[in-house]
Amino acid sequence: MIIRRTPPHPIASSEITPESVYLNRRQFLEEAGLLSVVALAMPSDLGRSRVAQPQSAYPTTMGSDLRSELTPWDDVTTYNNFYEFGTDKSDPAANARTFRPRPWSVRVEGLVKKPADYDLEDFIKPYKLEERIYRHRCVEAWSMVVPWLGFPMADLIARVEPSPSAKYVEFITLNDAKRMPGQRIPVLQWPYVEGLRLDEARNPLAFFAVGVYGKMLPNQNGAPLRHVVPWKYGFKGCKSIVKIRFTDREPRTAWNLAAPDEYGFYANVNPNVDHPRWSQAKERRIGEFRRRATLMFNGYADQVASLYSGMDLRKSY
Ligand SMILES: Nc1nc2c(c(=O)[nH]1)N[C@H]1C(S)=C(S)[C@@H](COP(=O)(O)O)O[C@H]1N2
Ligand SMILES: [Mo]
Repeated sequence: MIIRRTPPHPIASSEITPESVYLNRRQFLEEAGLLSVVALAMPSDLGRSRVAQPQSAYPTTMGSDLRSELTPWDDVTTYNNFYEFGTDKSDPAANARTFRPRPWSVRVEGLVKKPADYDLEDFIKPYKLEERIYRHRCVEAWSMVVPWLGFPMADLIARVEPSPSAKYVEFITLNDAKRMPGQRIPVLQWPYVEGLRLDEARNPLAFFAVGVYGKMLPNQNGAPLRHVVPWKYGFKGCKSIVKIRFTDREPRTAWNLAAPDEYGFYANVNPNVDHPRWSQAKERRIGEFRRRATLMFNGYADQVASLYSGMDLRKSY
């Protein structure tokens, strides 16, 4: 595993004023059509954890015990996996620069009482954005701590009312090689697909993200909408989602289709089950040299272990 040196921030921290942070947030809320639902709070220093300990400018912060460990913005937005824009970690930031994530629509379909095509702003509008600071663990044994902005997946599920026969939810990325040049190369089957059991998707930890560090999601992080499942490996979080489908069958998933012996449906972070080609016992935080012990369910066992009681996690990996 190659360790990057953290590049210097493009703006000296001395130039970052509360006002500029306030404007960023205001721009985010305006662009996301959210000024109506989120009261403007005190400006905060969301992007500069090393400079000050910020108060959240959002109605709720989850996982704030991790605030002192935040991975810098530059790393979160330049060390990415997004094969639609290339397979190197630096490719998405370079190749997604001209991608336009708006206008955008999201289709909800399948075994659901209220299927709909939503314009992105309508999809987001009912929700209060929360800051959600979680560990982000890639199966490649690197990790970050990311301050996402998002809303619980359970809220969307309640809104669209899955039928009683629905047992799973599937997430599908945009399929358009003109806009996502990496899709010209068959490194994965396109579009990228992911899935969760419905009870996993309803767990309060599972969420949709529309921003990071108080700003709209950068293209390389899955603009304009991706989901995040903090207790699973990063590949379970599908970027640039255009479809959400409720089904009664376990969905196929992009990495399982590509390498079924290496990637299962569940993909729970598990230090005791090695990837066939490397260990999952440790991880390296981007920006650090030492390796940390990987925690069962990425440290969220209290909240999610019960979802898997009675399952053999060596078989259901
Ligand atoms: N559509 C799509 N979603 C994707 C990927 C991808 O290649 N395409 N990569 C996954 C992997 S392997 C990881 S680790 C995370 C990385 O998210 P980040 O770049 O925001 O850290 O996105 C996941 N979602
Ligand atoms: Mo990953």
